[in-house]
Amino acid sequence: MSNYHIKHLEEYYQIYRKSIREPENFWEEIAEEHFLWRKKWNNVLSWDFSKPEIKWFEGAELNITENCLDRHLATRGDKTAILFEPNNPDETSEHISYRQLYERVNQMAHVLKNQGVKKGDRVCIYVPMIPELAVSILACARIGAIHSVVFAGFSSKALSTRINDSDCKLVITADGSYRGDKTIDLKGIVDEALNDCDSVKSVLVIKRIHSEITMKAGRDFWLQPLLDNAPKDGKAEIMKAEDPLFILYTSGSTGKPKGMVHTTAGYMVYTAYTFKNVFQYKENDVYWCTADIGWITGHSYIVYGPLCNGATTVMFEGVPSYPDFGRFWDIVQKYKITQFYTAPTAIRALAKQGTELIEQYDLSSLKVLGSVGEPINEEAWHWYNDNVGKRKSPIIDSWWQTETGGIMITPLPYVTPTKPTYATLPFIGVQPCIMDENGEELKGNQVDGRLCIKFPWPSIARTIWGNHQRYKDTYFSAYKNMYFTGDGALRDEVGYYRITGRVDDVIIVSGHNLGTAPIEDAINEHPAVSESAIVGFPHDIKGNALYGYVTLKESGESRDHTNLRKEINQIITEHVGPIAKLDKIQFTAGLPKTRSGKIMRRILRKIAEKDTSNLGDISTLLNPECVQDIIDEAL
Ligand code: 7RM
Repeated sequence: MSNYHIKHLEEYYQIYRKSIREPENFWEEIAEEHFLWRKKWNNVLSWDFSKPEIKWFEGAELNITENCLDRHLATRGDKTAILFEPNNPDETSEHISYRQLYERVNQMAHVLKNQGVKKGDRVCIYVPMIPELAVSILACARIGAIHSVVFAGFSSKALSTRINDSDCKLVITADGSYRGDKTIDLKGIVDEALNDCDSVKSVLVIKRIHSEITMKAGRDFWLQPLLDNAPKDGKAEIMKAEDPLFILYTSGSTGKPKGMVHTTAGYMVYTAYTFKNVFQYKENDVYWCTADIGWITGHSYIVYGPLCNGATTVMFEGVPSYPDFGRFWDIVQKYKITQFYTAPTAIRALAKQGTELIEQYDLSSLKVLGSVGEPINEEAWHWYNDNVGKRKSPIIDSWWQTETGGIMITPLPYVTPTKPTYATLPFIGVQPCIMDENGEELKGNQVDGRLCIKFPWPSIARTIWGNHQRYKDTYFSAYKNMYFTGDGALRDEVGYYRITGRVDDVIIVSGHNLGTAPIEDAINEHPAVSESAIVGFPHDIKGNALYGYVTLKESGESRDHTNLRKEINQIITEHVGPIAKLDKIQFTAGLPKTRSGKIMRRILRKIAEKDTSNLGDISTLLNPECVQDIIDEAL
C-alpha cells in the first residue's frame, strides 16, 4: 500500500463521512489503489442482513499471498518481513526477508500439494509461534486451501473438536514447543486428538525442540526433508473474492466453538487498510504485536495486515515473564520497536511488577501503543501511558472481534485525542449504533446500551462453518437488519464509544443496569489491587447483588482484608456510586482466564451462585488449576 495515511482529525471526519455516504465508491477506490488483482470486480457490494448474505468485490480474482509477497519482491526483496524472536533470548533471532519468505511459502505450498491438498480443502495448523506458523498459513492461502489455526496450547479434546468440525485433511504441527522454562509435547497432544479424527490423512511435523516422539508410518512426515526437495517458486492459485480464506474458532457462550469463516478479498482490503491507518506504519518501522497467531489478532495484525503493507512484523515465541518480566522491554529495546500492540491482561501483569525493571530499558523508539482484547481499565491505561509510552505515545484502544476480522472502533494515533478506557471513534466505513433492550436505537450522545453495526464492512465473517443458521441466530436475530456484537457500549458527550464488556456481563442490581467494567475499573484503582472481576448472584431484595473476586499485588498481600474490603467499597462508591457496592469480596490468587487473556466470568458466576456441579469445559483455560482454589475459598 502507498505510504499515505490520515494525518488530522478533520481529515478523518471528511473521509469517514464519505465512507458512510458512498461506501461502495469509497471501498472501490481503496481496493483499486492499493492491491494486486488478477481480475477486477463486477460489483463492489451486495448484502442482506436478514438472510444474512454479504458479498464484497464479487467477480474479482486474486491471491492474497501475491499481495503479501510477490508484489514486494521488486522493491522490498531484502527487507525483513518477519523478525523471529525465540523463547530463549540466547538463541539467535531470525530475520526473514520478503524474498526468503516468498521462497519458504512456495516450498511449503508444494509440499502441501504433494500431500494431495487441493483448493477448498481444510488444513489444521497446530504450530507454536515459530516462523513455520506464518509460512503454513500463507502456503495454504497460496494454493487455495482453507487454513484453520488452532492455538498450540489447547488440549487434545479442543483440537479434535475443531479438526472434526471442519473435516481437516491434514495437520501441520511440531514435535513440541517452548513456553518460558517449560516444553509442551505438541505431537503427543496431536496423536491423542487424532484417535478421534477420521478425516486427517497426513501430519507434517516441524522439528523444534528435538524431543523423542512417535511417528505413525504412512501418516506422519518430518517436514524439513520434504521442504528441502521443493522448488522455491510457484504459481499462486487464482481465487474468487468470496472464496473462504480461513476458519478460526471462537468460543460461544454455550456449546461448541463457532468456526468463523473469513473470505479473501474483503478481509484483505480491510485488514491492510486498517493496519496502515491504525498503526501508521512507515517504511522503516518495526512493528510488534504480542498476540499469538492462534487468535484473530495474530491472523490480521501479525500476518496478513502487516505483510500486505510490506511491513516488518515481529513474531515472539515466548512469554512476558521469561527469563524475567523485563522480556518485552528487552525486545522493544533490541529491535527498536515503533508500534507495540498488546492486551490489557499483559499490561496488568507487567504493571504488577512495578517500574524498577522497565526503567532499565530504552523504550524511546516507541511511537504507537495498542491495546486489544478486553476493556482496558483506567489504572492499566495510565501505567501503560506513563511507563511504556512516557506520555508521548498515544494509546490505541482498539475494539474488534474474531467475527469482525479487523479493528472497528479505535483512535488513530496523533489524529484522535485519546481518553482513558474509551475506544473513541469508529474506523472509516464502520457504522456503529447503540440499541436499547426493546430494539430501539438510542440516538444522540450520552447513551448506554448494546453495540450493533448497521452496515457491512469488508472483513465481516460470512458464516459459521457448517451452520449458517447459528450465524444468523447469534449475530442477526437480536436486532432487525443489524449485526449484534454481544458487547455493551456507551457513547459520551462528544460521540466517543466506550465498550463496557459483554452484554452477558451486565448485572441488574435493584433495577440498575451495571456493567462490570466500570466497577472493576474503580476497584483496580486501589493501590493494593492487581485485578478484579465482578459477577452477580441472586439476592432476595435487590434481585442480584455483586460478588467481587480480587487479586492483590504482592505489596498488598499482607494487608488486613477487613479494611481492604471497606476501602474497595469506598472507591466504588466514589467512582460509580453506592448502588455498585459489593456484597461479597473474595481475595484470590488468580482469576480464570481464556488463553487470550479474557476473564471467564461464566465460571466465577457459577461459583458465586454456589452451583459448581457443572462448570462446563475448563480445559481450554490458561490457568484451570485456579478454579478449584477459588471454589475452596468461596465465601
Ligand atoms: C480482537 C479480539 C472479542 C471480544 C469483544 C469484546 C472484547 C476486544 C476490546 C474489547 C473492550 C477493547 N477478538 N474486546 N477488544 N473490549 N475494549 N478494545 O479480542 O473475538 O477474541 O474477542 O473481546 O468483548 O466482543 S475476540
